[in-house]
Amino acid sequence: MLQQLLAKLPISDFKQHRANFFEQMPNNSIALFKAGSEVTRSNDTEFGFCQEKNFFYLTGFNEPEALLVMIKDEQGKESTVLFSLEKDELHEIWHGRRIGQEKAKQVYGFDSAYELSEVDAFLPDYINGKAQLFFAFAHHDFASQVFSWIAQVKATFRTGGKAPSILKDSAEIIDELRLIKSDNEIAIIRQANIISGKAHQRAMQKTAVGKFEYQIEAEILHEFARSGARYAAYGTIVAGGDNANILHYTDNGDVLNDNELLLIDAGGELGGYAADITRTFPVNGKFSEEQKALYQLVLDAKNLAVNAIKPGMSFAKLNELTNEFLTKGLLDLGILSGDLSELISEKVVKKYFIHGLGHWLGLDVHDVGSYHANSEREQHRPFEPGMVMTIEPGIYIPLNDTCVDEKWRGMGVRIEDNIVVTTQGFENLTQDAPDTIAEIEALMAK
Ligand SMILES: [Mn+2]
Repeated sequence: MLQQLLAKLPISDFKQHRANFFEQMPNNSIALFKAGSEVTRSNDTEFGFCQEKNFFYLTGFNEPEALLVMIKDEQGKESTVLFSLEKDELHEIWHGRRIGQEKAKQVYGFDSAYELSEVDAFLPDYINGKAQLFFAFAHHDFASQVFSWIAQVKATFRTGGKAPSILKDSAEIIDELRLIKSDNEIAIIRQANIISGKAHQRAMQKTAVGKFEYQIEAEILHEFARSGARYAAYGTIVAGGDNANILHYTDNGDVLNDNELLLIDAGGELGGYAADITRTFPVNGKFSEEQKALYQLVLDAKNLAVNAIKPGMSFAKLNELTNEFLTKGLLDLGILSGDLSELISEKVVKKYFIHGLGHWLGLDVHDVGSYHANSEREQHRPFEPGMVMTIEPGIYIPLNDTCVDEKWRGMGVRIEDNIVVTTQGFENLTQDAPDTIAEIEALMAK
């Protein structure tokens, strides 16, 4: 079954990711990647575990606390070592199964695997004599562990110990690798989009005046899980009325009122990869004239940006297109006033379109990879085939904005699709979340 096949990347893909990283390592170097840790929620209970995404990208291995070591010797011979939690019958009865070292080698294809308790005995020897060492500079807890191993090697200088003198941030390589998605990665994000689109449909059908935001959140999570995406990729946003004007609203605790819009930003995680979809629709199933006007403007802006995507395009150029389009639209609606070209050059639209047009999408919902942003915050990186991004224009008019006619206040509209750049242009992965006024009203009338 397609859905089953795509629920997780095959192990050969994770090996390929390691091969791609090895290719960028010089001879006589070593790279260290730490797995994620469990995070306490309260007292002795933990949040659901989420693997550190670079570690996951290189291994597919989903246990906490493990360490991946990648070694390229002086002749260029490559080897991998995994340190992971030891098999422990009593612990496993309480907390769940562990893969253990033998199976880790067999299933995940590491050259060697040892118990985590041995890591301090092995690491100084691995590091000793290497010219370069790669690790993630952003993870400062792990960095201090790395420096303690380096210090141990340096302490042996009289007997020939030599620590790496060149330290490199592994993120510089791995962020770029992660930015360009393989066909299999795209297939998983496509499937995550199908599941998430169905969840948005269900939300539209279950929404009614008087229900609470978190009840609609439950409908979304229900659809994610029953379709194979066990977890949401990020905190689901279900924001009725003026709550839509809080960008990262996740309280989801208010009642849904008649004549208000509902903004839902929700995506499922599949095989570690995220979908990130936003839809906005009327709580009572029928757009008012003002809601229709504002919604159609944002929808047209979204489609304008999406249809312009192709290799060589950039967020900076797309932003220019959509900013101009939205400025003209808001001027026509009387929400902005003044001279069009002046409003455009002064970027007045940013008062109502307060966030960026989009972001990279992948293992992280706000995925890694440089945007080539300049000091003006313009993102000039040319798009390349295999890049996956969101396009999500939005217009937000808070209830307390006295600059505009009362009829517009308290509306927040965002529409967000997930797009992959292809050699020909683009593929819109978000096919199953309705976005036209006619589609939405028809679905909600059922
Ligand atoms: Mn997004």
